[in-house]
Amino acid sequence: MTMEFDVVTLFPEMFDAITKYGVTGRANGNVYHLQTWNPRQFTDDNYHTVDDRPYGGGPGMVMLAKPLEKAVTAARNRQEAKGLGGINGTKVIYLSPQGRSLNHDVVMELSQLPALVLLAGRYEGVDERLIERQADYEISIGDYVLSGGELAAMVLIDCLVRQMPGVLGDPESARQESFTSGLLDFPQYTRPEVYQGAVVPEVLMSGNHARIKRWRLQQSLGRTWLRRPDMLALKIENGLSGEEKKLLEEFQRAYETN
Ligand code: 9WO
Repeated sequence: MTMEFDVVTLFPEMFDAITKYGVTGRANGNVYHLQTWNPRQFTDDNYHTVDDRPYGGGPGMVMLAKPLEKAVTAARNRQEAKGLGGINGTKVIYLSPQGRSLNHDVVMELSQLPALVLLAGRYEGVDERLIERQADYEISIGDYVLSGGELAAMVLIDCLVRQMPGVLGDPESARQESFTSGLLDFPQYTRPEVYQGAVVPEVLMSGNHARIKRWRLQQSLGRTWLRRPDMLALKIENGLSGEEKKLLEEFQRAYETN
């Protein structure tokens, strides 16, 4: 199943960053389609005005509801015409720091939908009435403020596209699954065998695949313990295997003695 992305943005060219390059560039037009809608083209005054001063005063400008609503409606209509409208069809997402945090679970939930309209704001924000009328979800990619919603929309699209069937080659797919395991990645090494005096861990040169697999799992468990205790706690709640317990305890003993 392919996915349709319609993005409402004042800066359509920014989306070249995902539609032209790398994994998401190759997948464009095959497993997903992306179309942009510029609210400036849905204005009717000579200046093509898309913003105005905030009621209540204060610095900066707020995006007008009207051009945005027209752009969102045009995007919905295109998806509708493709048979993707209705209750299980189009959802509108507004990207903002006030939204629900994006994580792997949210990505999996959204990946079930055939079509999304993404609304990227600019300036100091968007008239709240437009968000209330049109947005089904508000999503945040992290606790910081950007210059606009475009980069956040691209982060979301990239996450969604890279987990669609057939997008990643075998090696990348395998690594994706390792994140789904709820642990951080193990460290990677490539040539040369000695770099600036630092050697590759001996086990990786051993050719003993069972030993390598155990070492990598141990590194994943150990790093998750050190760097993301919150993730490890979840993993433990869901139950560690006897092997995993043993490997983690061995890592912890080695860490405490060094
Ligand atoms: C700008 C600003 C300036 C002075 C005082 C308060 C202010 N708030 C903002 C602001 O939040 N601007 C936003 C810019 C308006 C909506 C689009 N913009 C945005 C989205 N910035 N950061 C995001 C975002 C989206 C998703 N996840 C993280 C950040």
